[in-house]
Amino acid sequence: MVAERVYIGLGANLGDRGEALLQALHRMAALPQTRLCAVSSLYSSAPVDASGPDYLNAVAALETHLAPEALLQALQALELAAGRERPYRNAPRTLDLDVLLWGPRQLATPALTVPHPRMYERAFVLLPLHELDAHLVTAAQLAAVAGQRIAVAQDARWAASAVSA
Ligand code: PH2
Ligand code: MG
Ligand code: MG
Repeated sequence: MVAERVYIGLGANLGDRGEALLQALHRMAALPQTRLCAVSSLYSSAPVDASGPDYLNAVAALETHLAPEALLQALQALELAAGRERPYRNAPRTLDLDVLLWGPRQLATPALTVPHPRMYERAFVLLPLHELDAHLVTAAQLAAVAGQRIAVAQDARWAASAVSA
C-alpha cells in the first residue's frame, strides 16, 4: 500500500521551545514505516484561545504506513517524553503534536478527529500548512485568520537536519 501523507502541527510555549520542536521532528523521522518529507518555517505566534508565553509553531509533512491510532500513540509518547503535562484545557505546554490532515481522509474516533476540528481557525496552522502545500489552504481561509499575531522566526532550514533526503 502507498504511504499516506499526513500533516502534523507542532507547538510549544514552555521551556526550550525550539529545541523541543526539533527533537520531536527527529523522533518522528525515526518512527517505523515513516518518512519526514518536509517541515515549514518556524513561526512565533501569540496564544490563541489560551494564555501564557508566545508559542513556536510549525507544520511537518510525513509519509507513513502506520495506522492513525498507532501514529497518535507514538505522538503522545513523544509529548510525554518532552515533559508534557495537562493540568487544564489549552494549558501552556512543552510540546504539542496534533494530527491535522491524513491524506484525503476524514476520521472520527473517540481519540482522533481529522481534519483537526479547529485548524481552520488558527493562523499558526494555516500559514505553515500553506507554505508546505498551497492547495491545502484557500485565500478565504487565510483571510479569516489574518488578525492573529504571527511571524516567521526562522526559515525552513531550521529543521533541515531532521528531513529525509
Ligand atoms: N495551541 C493551542 C491553543 N492555542 N496558540 C498558539 N499560538 N499556538 C498553539 O500551538 C496553540 C495555541 C491548543 O493546542
Ligand atoms: Mg493543539
Ligand atoms: Mg494536542
